[in-house]
Amino acid sequence: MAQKKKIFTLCIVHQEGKVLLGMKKRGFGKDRWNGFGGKVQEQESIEEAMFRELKEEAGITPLSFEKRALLEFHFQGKPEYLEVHVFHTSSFAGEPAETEEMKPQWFSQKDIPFEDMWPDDKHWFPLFLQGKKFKGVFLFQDKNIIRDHTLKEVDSL
Ligand code: S76
Repeated sequence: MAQKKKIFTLCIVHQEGKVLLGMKKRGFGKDRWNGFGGKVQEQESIEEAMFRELKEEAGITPLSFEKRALLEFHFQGKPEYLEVHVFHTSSFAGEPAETEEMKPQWFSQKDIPFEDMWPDDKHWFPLFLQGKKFKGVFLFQDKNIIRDHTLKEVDSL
């Protein structure tokens, strides 16, 4: 049976050895540190969604960005999977501010709180921080356990 795809964005601000993450205050991924992003709406491009979500969740607008990864997340027993377009930005306008959804905080890239993040992050963040482009597929048993995954560097996305 064909699985249904939901398209998401995820943007990680990475600047001078630090990353900006947000503590998710409600909804999907609540109580985890995460990049900023969300579901791409109908009539909206993936880049437009990335800009909108970064503004809504962190109060900032990227001045430049690069797509770095394409990740698929499958959850056992769920008919839908997520296709997540992961972006890097190192320059932005505005000041990161707490919103209804997210509480932003800077972390040294040597001190990323992987234990309080989605469990896939410890697998792909190192590639991300090295400036690589990559594709990955993760199969979750529930939202805490990864049953299987693949991850590979690519030249282009
Ligand atoms: O880093 C992640 N952010 C999400 O929103 C979901 N991972 C993830 N995995 C399901």
